[in-house]
Amino acid sequence: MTISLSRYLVEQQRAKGHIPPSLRLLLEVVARACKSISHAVNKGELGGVLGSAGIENVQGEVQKKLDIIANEVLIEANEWGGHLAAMASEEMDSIYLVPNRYPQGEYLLLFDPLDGSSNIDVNVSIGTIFSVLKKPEGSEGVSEKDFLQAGKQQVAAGYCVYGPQTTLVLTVGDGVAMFTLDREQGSFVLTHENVRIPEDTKEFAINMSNMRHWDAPVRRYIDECLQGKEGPRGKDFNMRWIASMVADVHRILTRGGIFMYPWDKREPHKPGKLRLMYEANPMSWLVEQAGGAATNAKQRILDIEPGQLHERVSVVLGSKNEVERVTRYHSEN
Ligand code: AHM
Ligand code: MG
Repeated sequence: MTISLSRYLVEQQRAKGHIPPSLRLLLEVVARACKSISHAVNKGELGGVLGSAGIENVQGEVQKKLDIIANEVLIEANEWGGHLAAMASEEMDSIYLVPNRYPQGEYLLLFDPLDGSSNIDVNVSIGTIFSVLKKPEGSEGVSEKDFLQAGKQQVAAGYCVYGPQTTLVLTVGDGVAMFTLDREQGSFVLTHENVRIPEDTKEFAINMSNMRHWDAPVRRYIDECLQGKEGPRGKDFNMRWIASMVADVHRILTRGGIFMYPWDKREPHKPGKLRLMYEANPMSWLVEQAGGAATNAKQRILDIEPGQLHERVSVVLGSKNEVERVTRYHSEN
């Protein structure tokens, strides 16, 4: 029997009582937006969507046309449904309030509209990452402060990877489910449930070109992996680095592995490259829900109390025993 995303969500609402109707609507709308982004990505050159937009975002990164298109698709799809109070995006300086002409809901939606920007023009997998929080009770209106909640407060999180297939991966706190886009039907179909990450792995993902900038514990861990069978780990490791977090995390959810984007000495005042609220939190919750672990090399990412919306963080996630090892190397240091 084929189970569509809609049916899965209805079951989460009705039988399992995990999500209220308004959150179900929100997730349906996010999925619809992802479908539309997937079509734009697919057209590529033919749709005139490739290349740089020539402007910088709040992070000082040059935006690609598709970064902006994906951001607009997500806002337009979500602003009128009545399920949201506000949105925040990696591509926008400040939060986006739902316009007064629409009803206000109780949820806050955060997203990285198009993750893996450097891969857009070269036809390599990219994706959309999203995180849903509840607006704190009792607060009048909405402010940036309402968004500053630890990742463990998320009520839903996921991503959609635009690769050889378009796959939506979701958690509402009841494990991780994967849905593949059936283009003929125009709907997402459940293709994996109860996704599990093996506790051990022989595969690591890190940008090795930054090696000389790493801290000693990260060097130690990678050094030991590189020594393979002859080294202290007693086994050979394989390396993958796609430079799209969505694609690297998707591989880890599918067959295990460890992903690291650690703090390094290039910009020592920044805790890391990746963003806590749009990238690390949703991915960490997915990984934990699949039996993996996620830390900033010191503490659990989902426990971090954010100080600002665009905060960056060091990320170590994936197969549990490897993440624990890297975190231990840091505490021993
Ligand atoms: P983006 O959101 O601007 O695309 O940046 C995030 C991406 C991640 O998807 C990926 O893991 C990392 O940046 C790659 O960085 P680098 O090019 O330094 O290897
Ligand atoms: Mg990103």
